[in-house]
Amino acid sequence: MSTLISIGTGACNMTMYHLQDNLNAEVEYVFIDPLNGRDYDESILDKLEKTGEKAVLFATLGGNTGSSFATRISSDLKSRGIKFRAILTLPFVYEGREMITRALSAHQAISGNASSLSVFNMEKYRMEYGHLPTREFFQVVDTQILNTISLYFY
Ligand SMILES: Nc1nc2c(ncn2[C@@H]2O[C@H](COP(=O)(O)OP(=O)(O)OP(=O)(O)O)[C@@H](O)[C@H]2O)c(=O)[nH]1
Ligand SMILES: [Mg+2]
Repeated sequence: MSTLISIGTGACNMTMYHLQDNLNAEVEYVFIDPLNGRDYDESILDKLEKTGEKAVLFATLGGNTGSSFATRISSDLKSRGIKFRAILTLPFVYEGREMITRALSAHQAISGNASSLSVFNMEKYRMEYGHLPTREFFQVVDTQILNTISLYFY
């Protein structure tokens, strides 16, 4: 059994709609997005600490939920000695300075706590694939993100 902790509306939606039914592994899903009524239940840490199973943290950074919970959970994991991999997204430039600043400081904190890190900078994708219609754009980007996450579960 492995655990995927998805944090923020974007990460939770991507996990629910594209990942949950497709991973070829036994995965326990933890969703942290107060919008959907989910909050951080620290008992997940007890379980991870006890079992030593694989833990992956997936957060769409920039918003309030993703940035603050991902930072907090990453330091809780680290302080309990639970190793984890992190997959993070950084915002588009048009989302504004506040979003970017929040995302970058979360990214910095998490990168000090995780044992490995994959970062998807949405602005870089916009520069490369921004000519595509929105729907296709997100299909291309999200497929790359989700493929990266899937790799961790084999
Ligand atoms: N690639 C991708 N990025 C997304 C998606 N949904 C949201 N994002 C990005 O994720 C970042 C954070 O947004 P959310 O996940 O909505 O933020 P949140 O953590 O829920 O924040 P609050 O709602 O403010 O508490 C932004 O840069 C969004 O553009 C998605 O489906 N795919
Ligand atoms: Mg949200």
